[in-house]
Amino acid sequence: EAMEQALATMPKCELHLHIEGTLEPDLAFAFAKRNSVALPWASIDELRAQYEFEDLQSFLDLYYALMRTLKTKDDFKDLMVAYLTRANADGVKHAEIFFDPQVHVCTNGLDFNTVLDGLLEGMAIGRERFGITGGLILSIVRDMDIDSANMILDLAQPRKNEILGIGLDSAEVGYPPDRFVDQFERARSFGWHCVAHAGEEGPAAYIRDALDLLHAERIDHGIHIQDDHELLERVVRDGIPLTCCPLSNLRLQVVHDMRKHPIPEFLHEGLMCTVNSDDPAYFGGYVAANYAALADIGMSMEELAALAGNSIDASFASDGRKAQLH
Ligand code: ES4
Ligand code: ZN
Repeated sequence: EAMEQALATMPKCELHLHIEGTLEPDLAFAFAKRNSVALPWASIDELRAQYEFEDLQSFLDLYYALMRTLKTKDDFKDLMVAYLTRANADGVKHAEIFFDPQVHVCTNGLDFNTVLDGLLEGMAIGRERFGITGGLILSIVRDMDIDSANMILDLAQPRKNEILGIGLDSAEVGYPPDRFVDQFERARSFGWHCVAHAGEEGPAAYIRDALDLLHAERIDHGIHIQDDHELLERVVRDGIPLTCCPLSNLRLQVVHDMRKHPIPEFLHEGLMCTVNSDDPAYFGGYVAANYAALADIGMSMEELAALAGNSIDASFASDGRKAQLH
């Protein structure tokens, strides 16, 4: 109890959060109703029975299915405000948030500016209401065709100053970083930060390629760095942050037992490791619950505070803002 309270009040940044992954079943049903979108589940409880995942793909199938309920600017604004309200309760002061515009625009037929306007409006409300700072990271959906990625960058270019960075997500194995060199180079020319999911289900070699070929400044997940000690030493030396997501890893069976999660080891080896919630509506908890899961496997308050401190240092916030958060 006291521990939970302490974990929720520790100032922290959320650096690995997919806004579409905060779409709770009840909110999805509400959006489906107001937008007249037919869902294959008769009730919220029937939907709730779909959340036992075998791997990344089985999760992605549900995640993309529920994204079809998002239609209007207000949907994106409401989704963002709902997330930031929960984040505020968990002590999040700054959030760098992924969105997947290829799916909204190329698959679901929405207007790019509608999506961006709604998300930015939601973030402005979160800043006024809770003082949460941050930005949006446009994530490339790696298993969609490259033309759709290029089209989204064309649409984003006129609004490049309203977006913080580029990311790379979705099905990893078979979609290595080397396919996205041109898109990341273009993002750098926009002045964007670069991050990439790597080493979640994919091998350590994808982490190395994300660093060498995409110039990723942070690695999202990166858990399979445990298989390559030389790479681990390099990432420690260069201070490259990893955005780890313990509940996600457990629910997607990337790790089979929380007691086997490498975060404690990573921290002791000097990795700049952070704790994040990934897709909290799907994985059973927001960011404080991810810290609590680590407390449950025996991490100390000092270690958990070090992880929260890392989240501040690993963020793209200004030095002044970082000093404020420490
Ligand atoms: C994701 Cl957990 C995870 N991995 C890769 N891509 C994603 N998109 C949303 N959640
Ligand atoms: Zn993710």
